[in-house]
Amino acid sequence: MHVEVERKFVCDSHILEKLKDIGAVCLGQYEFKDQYLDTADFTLTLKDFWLRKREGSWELKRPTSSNPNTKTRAQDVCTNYREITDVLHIRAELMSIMGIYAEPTTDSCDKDVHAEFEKWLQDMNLECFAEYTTVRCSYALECEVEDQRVRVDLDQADFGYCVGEIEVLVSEGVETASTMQSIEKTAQKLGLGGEQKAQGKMEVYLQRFRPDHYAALLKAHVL
Ligand code: V4E
Repeated sequence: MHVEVERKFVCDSHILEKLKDIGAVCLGQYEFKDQYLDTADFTLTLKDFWLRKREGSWELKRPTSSNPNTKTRAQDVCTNYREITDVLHIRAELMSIMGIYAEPTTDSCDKDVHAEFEKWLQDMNLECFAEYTTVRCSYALECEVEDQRVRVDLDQADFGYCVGEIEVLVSEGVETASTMQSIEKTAQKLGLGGEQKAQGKMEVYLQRFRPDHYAALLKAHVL
């Protein structure tokens, strides 16, 4: 299991030049559609749980238990989420957060597990509240801090919003202090200010298209 540590930034017109200057290697451009699900009263997202289907694959992002997103100064611009992709594990996490009794699971083939999971989501009244397509250009760079691999993504969402992300994936339980350092070092090389914080795609999407949901998350200090 992985923890994604990430910093979002506003892209200016010089970003491609800057990435080239710092030796970033382009990994390519690809497009994907995301669908995010929640209950009608926002049970998951109010707890900062983000369930999505991206091009047929499920993922749940949840705050890390050892390092919740209560911010110290150094962490102020970074987020820190555990990523879960196994559907049985996702289901167990969702049951726990929704306060549902866990039934024993039965062995079945991979296709059944996915179909059963999707049927279960329907039974739980989990519905799509956000759907958008992103065109992403990814770049890789090595950072001097403990040779960590840093990725920079430049995202363009189909509702007219662009954002950059500097991210590092670490194994669960690994100290994230050096990871933050790698991210900050990369941010400095790209000429980003220490306090400059950008809105994510989801934040902008909710603000524009789901104002009630957005207001509820702001009130709960999730966004
Ligand atoms: C909104 C949100 C999450 C959903 C995923 O958001 P994001 O990282 O913007 O998506 P994307 O497409 O870049 O996913 P990736 O390809 O990197 O997996 S997960 C956590 N949040 C909340 C959140 C927050 N509170 N603050 C910031 C700056 N970002 C996200």
